[in-house]
Amino acid sequence: MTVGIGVIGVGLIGQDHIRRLTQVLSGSSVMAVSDVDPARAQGIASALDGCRTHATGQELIADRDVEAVVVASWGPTHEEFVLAAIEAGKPVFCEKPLATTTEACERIIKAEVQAGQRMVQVGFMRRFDAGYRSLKEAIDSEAIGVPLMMHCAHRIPEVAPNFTSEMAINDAVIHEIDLVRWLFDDEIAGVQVLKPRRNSKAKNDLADPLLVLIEMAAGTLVDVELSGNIGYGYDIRGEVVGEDGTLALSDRSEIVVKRGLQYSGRVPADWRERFLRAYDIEFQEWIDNVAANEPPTGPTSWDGYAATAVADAALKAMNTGRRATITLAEKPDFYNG
Ligand code: NAD
Ligand code: ISE
Repeated sequence: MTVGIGVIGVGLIGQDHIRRLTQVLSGSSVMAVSDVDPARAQGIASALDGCRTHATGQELIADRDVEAVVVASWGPTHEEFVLAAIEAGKPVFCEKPLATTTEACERIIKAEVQAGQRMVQVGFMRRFDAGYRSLKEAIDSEAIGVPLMMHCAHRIPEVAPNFTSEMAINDAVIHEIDLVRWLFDDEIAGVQVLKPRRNSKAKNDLADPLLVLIEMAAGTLVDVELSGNIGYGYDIRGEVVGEDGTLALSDRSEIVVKRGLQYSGRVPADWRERFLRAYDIEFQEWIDNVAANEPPTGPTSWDGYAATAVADAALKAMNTGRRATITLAEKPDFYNG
């Protein structure tokens, strides 16, 4: 069976997902696209066989040839499209964040629970990355004993001029927030945000870099360096310190070149290069589940809610300079198992 897909938002990641859906993966066909920039949508649709454009995401969701929806528009627009897809009874893959406020995520959870079946998968693709999966397997098998700490770095060569300090948390660090909940199978209890000496390349009022301290409920402490203007490349690091040893993500360079008394390897240019395979695996699993009429097996609306609740607390912590406590709502049984 070929799943007819509609994509809302055809900017950077929307286009990259369309490329993988149409050229790399199997089992789907992009039937419709929509963007607030109609010329952009038209340009994308005209390059795809049988693909039409819609003026709004809601119209796209109503299209009979659209059996499943990909939401890749700006974060604050996600809620309305996810709710519309749930109402239409169509599976929806929503890029992170699920929504930009805790309240919006709660509304999505309420709608999904009322609909009576899981229909939403959130685009936390690091859970599909081979390196992080090996890290999780090693943690779960207690290869280094109980995990005590984790050091993470999320380094971006250069952010756009409209990137704000809030986005540093709810658009970027939200990946680590989701990652550590999944890696340690634990919720986050508290968060602090420190502002180191400012990078002189940071534009406007951007607080860059940031150091975010995450306390897991079991006491594991995670530090996340978020650098938005590091210059040299897109560098994602992670090292877990356990009672009996450490586990570290390796550098993803395919080869190391040794030449003229020097050695070197490639640093990825951006998230598309670094997580190329993770996005492919994430999407193939999602398509296969939709085709089989099975609920999604990736990150749920609950995961999206929990991550945004922590991000909201981190924003408070950043603005007050104090530790913020996280209290999650009770998890509906619907999301267990
Ligand atoms: P972008 O600005 O390049 O693209 C967003 C597109 O959405 C634009 O074309 C814009 O015109 C369109 N858009 C905005 N509002 C819309 C609306 N109401 N209806 C239809 N289209 C609308 O941004 P991007 O980098 O592609 O990011 C998009 C989303 O994907 C964000 O939520 C971002 O956090 C997420 N993202 C995730 C990853 C990841 O690693 N998982 C990487 C990049 C972006
Ligand atoms: C972007 O939206 C992503 O999701 C990337 O994975 C992340 O590294 C980057 O910081 C975000 O802006």
